[in-house]
Amino acid sequence: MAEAAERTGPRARRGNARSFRRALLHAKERAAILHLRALLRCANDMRWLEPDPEGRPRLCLLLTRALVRAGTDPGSLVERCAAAGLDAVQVREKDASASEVLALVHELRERLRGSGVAIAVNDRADLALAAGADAVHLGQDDLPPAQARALARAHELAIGLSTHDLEQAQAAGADPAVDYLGIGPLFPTATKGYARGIGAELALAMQRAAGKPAYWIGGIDPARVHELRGAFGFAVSSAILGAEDPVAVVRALRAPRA
Ligand code: TZP
Ligand code: MG
Repeated sequence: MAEAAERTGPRARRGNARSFRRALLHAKERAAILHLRALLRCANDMRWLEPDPEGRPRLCLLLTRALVRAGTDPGSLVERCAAAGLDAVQVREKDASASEVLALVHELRERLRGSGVAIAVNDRADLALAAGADAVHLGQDDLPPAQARALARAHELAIGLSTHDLEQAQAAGADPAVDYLGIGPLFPTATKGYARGIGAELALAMQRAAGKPAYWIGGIDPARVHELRGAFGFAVSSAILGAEDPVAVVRALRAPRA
């Protein structure tokens, strides 16, 4: 009886209130820390994997130097486009040697330092790590994401995976090694020789099924960008690289839409 009074009496109630307040404080602190981390990720090179605070889709430039107009320096193009509104740049140099890719990533790191624009390397986790890039973007036939994660060990390397149908998107969503998805080809594109695209409806279903950040890709230009409703982000190559005024194209791609 005395014991029960001890558990329910005024002293016990005061004790309960104290531990409730402590738990609340703890929860608030944890929420504040999580919020701070998200803010930091937005402020530094990982903002490209956080939703845009204004709700606009994120923009990634896919850099293949062969697609840049003659007379334009690729590094300078990337720097100018970054200032106009990129969130990430992915180095996609299928025919370059390892040392060429390393040199290019190093140059971009210098040019983009402090800009908050992330750098990803296509296909090669080893090169992404060696160059100190922020991410590697893998295809379905590249090193599996779990192997790339094992290679990265403690390094903060984001891992992306290209997906082309709902099944692949679901698998990428369930794979703990995958941080973000590429979804496409959205529209037909000569850049990768696709005569047909999967369309925006399926792309959105894939993004939702995965439940992770997703960059839609393929044949996107200012004339079609309004079709990307609901996209977390999108990636563009030829429409920017081949343009007479790449900065104007970046601005047009990022312009607010109704
Ligand atoms: N994957 C699907 S489409 C594509 C890749 C790498 C190429 C995208 O290039 P573009 O020029 O923006 O269509
Ligand atoms: Mg690939």
